[in-house]
Amino acid sequence: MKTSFNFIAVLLTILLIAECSHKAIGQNIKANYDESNVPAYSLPDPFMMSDGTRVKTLDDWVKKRRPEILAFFKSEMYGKIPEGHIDVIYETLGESRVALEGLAIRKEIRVHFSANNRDLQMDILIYLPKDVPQPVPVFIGMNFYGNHTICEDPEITRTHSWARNNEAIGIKNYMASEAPRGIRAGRWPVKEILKRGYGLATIYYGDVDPDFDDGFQNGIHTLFYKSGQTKPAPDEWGSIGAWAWGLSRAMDYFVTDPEIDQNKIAVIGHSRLGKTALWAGAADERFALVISNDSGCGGAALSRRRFGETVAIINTSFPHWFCGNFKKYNNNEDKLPFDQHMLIALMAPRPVYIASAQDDRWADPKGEFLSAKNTSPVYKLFGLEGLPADQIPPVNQPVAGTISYHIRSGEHDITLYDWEQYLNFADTFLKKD
Ligand code: GTR
Repeated sequence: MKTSFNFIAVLLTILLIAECSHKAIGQNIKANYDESNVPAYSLPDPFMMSDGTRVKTLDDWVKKRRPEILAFFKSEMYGKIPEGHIDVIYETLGESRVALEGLAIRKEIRVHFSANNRDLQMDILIYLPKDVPQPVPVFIGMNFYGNHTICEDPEITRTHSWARNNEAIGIKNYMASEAPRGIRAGRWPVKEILKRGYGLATIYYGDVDPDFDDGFQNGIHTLFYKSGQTKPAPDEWGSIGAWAWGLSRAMDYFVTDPEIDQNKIAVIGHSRLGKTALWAGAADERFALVISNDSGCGGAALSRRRFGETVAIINTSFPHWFCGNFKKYNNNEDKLPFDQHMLIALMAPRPVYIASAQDDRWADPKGEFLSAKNTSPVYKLFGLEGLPADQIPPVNQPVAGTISYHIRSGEHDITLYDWEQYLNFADTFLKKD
């Protein structure tokens, strides 16, 4: 027993050193921040089928081109979910009708996944507003350090999954402690969300797959391995695909809860979890509204601009995020059969909000805007305007349409300002019947 523990400890150390050196390599590739050095590029046409025929009708888009684009994103970027059966059991861990000083209903749902003699647990934390007509619309997003970090509520169950070390907030030995309880409350304005009549649900992303390059030996991937398989095939899911899959498993729960309006679920995420929210929204059309906050490369930003973080940089720093096939496009973006505007197009006709931050040049705000703008023709096919702007708007002046966009002043973060825009957006699209 001791020997195997030592072996696991050594293995983990090697993997973490490997992860750090990947990061170092990734960060050594020089990023371009000069607009005049953005190479000439031409974006793939969302309406041009790979057999050379053009989308002419809505039916062509819905029946032929959308499935084709979705299949490309699956096999070349985020990865397919392997076929195969795993057992999923939903357990109510706890419920309170007087949470947050009586303001909210709090539920914690533990989802048990099992297969291959392995199991995994994912906790969904849900707050619902009280004294409003039910069922209620809900925002769902993943968090970076554990459900207990999003709010000071002492009753939130603390995760026992791997957590990224961060001594500043009291996370050591890859274990979430009590210390960071509520530390991320600034990113999750729970009370404001509830007061506006929405519920909020969140999941710790590390419950589904730990965010380090472990060769896919931990996390949900292992439950799907066929006999003898030790890692996903080149076209199978990486970590972002897994996290998005976790969001869909929460959606499976929402459809069973009569207090939640399954037709009014908004999926939201910041940064790598913004990439995750976009992919979840693209792959699972049950999400009624999609929000990407500072998702950048591999999210809303156009890959072909090669501004800030690039495909080669992201694949080197985070080799586990995308599928193996995505590495083919390192320094080879023009060969991608899509660009990220076509990821956003997969949401059509559902409302989608893309947000950037002025000082977050790593995420390429202009590339995020252009992606949103170049999606508009697909929305037009549905008779919708898409993004009503030709130029990137001034900071803190949101552009509101079925595709909405803002660039906030300040850094890479998700702030109350961002949430206020998302709540207004949801009021427009989710509150109407
Ligand atoms: C960075 C990464 C970005 C973004 C960010 C985050 O290191 O390069 O793509 O995902 O992390 O998630 O905070």
